[in-house]
Amino acid sequence: MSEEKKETGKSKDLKANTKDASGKTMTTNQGVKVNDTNNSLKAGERGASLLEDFILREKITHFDHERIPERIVHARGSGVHGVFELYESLEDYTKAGIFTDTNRKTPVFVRFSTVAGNKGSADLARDVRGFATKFYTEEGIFDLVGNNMPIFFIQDAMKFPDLIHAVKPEPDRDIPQAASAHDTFYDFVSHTTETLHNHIWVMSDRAIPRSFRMMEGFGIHTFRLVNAEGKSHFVKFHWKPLLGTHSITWDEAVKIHGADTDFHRRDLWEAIDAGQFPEWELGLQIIPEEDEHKFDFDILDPTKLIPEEMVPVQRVGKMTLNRNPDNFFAETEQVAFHPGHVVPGIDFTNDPLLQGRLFSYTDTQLSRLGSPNFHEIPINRPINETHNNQRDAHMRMTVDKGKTAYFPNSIGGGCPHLAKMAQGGFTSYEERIDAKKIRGRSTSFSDHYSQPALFYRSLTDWEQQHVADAYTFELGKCTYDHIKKRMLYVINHIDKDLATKVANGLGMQVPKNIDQPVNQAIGADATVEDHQPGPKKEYLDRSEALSLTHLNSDSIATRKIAFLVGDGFDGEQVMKMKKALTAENAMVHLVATHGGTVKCDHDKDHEVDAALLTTESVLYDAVYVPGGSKSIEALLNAPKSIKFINETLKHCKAVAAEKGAADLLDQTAISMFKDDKAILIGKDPEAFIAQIAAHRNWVRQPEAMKIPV
Ligand code: HDD
Repeated sequence: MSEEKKETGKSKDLKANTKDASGKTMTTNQGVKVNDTNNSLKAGERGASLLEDFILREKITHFDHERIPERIVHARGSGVHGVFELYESLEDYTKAGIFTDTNRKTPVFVRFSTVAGNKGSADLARDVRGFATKFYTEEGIFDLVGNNMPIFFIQDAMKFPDLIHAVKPEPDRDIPQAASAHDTFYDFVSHTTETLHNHIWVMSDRAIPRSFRMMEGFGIHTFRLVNAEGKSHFVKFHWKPLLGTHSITWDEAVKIHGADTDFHRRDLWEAIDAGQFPEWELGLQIIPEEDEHKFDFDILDPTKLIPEEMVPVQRVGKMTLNRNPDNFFAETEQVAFHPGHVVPGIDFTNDPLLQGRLFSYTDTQLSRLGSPNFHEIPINRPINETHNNQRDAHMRMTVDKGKTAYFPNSIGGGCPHLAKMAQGGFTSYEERIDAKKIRGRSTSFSDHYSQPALFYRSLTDWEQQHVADAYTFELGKCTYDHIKKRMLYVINHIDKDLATKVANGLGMQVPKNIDQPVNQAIGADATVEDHQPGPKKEYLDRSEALSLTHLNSDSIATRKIAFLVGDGFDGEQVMKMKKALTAENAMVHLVATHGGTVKCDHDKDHEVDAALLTTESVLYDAVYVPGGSKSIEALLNAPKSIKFINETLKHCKAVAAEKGAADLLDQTAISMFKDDKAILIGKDPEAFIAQIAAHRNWVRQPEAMKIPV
């Protein structure tokens, strides 16, 4: 591999369309210089505005049309540029250049999103997160349009509008926004048991990530890799974040809703702005064609994952996100992903969800972006040359020369000519098909309970508790008893203890039977038993890869640490701790009893990052309290400091303090936690760093829940 990889340059490509107004004169869109943009043209000083004012008309007309329809799903998101680099050639499996040429730096644009909420909704909704990656390869665009969970709610694209209509705000009142905790969603879920696997993931901490930078990503469907000889392997795509996979608690999510609705979007922007570039390794699960039927489930069923214990994930390359967009609308809003954008060497399978998606994404861009020319929008255009006989339509940017727009032609010299096979033309994998046309579902898709049960079994006690709390919260918001009963009935089929816990929380009993059919998704009279022929399968006791406990990293890079101070804080202690944390690329914020500057015990002024009144503990990963008697006195006079520490304890985060902070700590709940490894009084920074890297001390949770904040 050469030292300097080739940069195939999307940034360079975008420059042709990037404008910078620095030092330039204002003009109209027609290029006429403008000398007044504050006053309309009037008939006299106090007179009516004149229709002839083309400067006013142009400005207002453009403004009136500034908005385009938001995405029907995944409306709220953040986009970032980056590069993908391959570790070693995968030519045995695929002929795709990005997976065979280790000499490339392939530009990428990634958009992270929530699913259900409107464009202006809050970041910390309990929801799946979208993780869509556009690879600008030398052979054309490859889009990997995935989520942060490895499975999907439904098995057939035919049900997508039902799923989304059920989760979106109820249509009579347009409530609730960005929340699944309501009747219509649970009416649908309880009737459609194929949803239960993705649904239990949504009830888990995966649905409230600490950061977009600390989430896994999954292509979900089984795709195909096809090599130069035309041999196919099945493949599942994974993104593994090098910062580890981390989540927050629901109590924090609720509070972050108020403290910073842009928490995830800000976090991503600020990290990249500060040069802390998040990285993911691309992982592949590769399955030989002949093993297709070797599993206890159907690998074409998108509600099933392949446990990593059965097919290990091979890490084949790394993606680094390293540049924020120049313009949110031009790039993040107009980017158009499509699971059907593949390049030679990557192909589809018959997964019925994937097949339906192949139609939906172009269709949606036509209404969202308004024209079949959406591929010409700079963020969407490939970095290799494109030529064909497609012409015209709204907002065509390309000026196509010549007389011919048809094939075959002789006038145009037969151009654009067809690619010869050797030149890499796309050829679909020649799958043998011999089948009857049917409208139905394969019985190999019928097991709806084994994998939700595997997921639940694989979680630690504290993760299981979070799942039970989430079900109780969500069902507690439903108003129809028959919907809650049906949910308890199906949860009971996943795990009896879980159903009992949720039923207790709701003040209900787990029903033994229900009088309505459950699986209307496959037929009007279908019952749970129709959909779960035979007992649940236990092909694996637990899968470690499913529990967050096993997905930590050693890094504390970009973790935000609050230093609680008042005037007179011990400057040397602060400097020592700050030096140690920032050496590990953590971000230190002085959170003081007031804004402006705060004095240390040497009477030196230090800039305050946030006044206590303007911030919240939930925006930080850990807290440190230095000594300094005056500072402690000031903090004691600012009662929010006690709430700040108590909340940090409640959310099981690391708390470090110097011995001189004892008077303040005495007022907090700290005495409830003897021998807690993440509460460090008068200890070296190294111990604090290790506990921040561990993310949370969940052992504290049962007691911590009792802290009344
Ligand atoms: Fe989808 C957007 C992911 C099933 C129809 N989807 C969209 C985005 C992501 C996903 C990440 C946002 C892309 C962006 O940032 O612009 N969708 C998925 C995954 C699915 C899935 C992982 C299942 C495995 N989607 C799915 C189905 C359908 C759609 C079954 C329709 C039949 N999805 C859409 C859409 C969207 C979309 C309506 C809205 C905006 C867009 O496409 O560009 O076409």
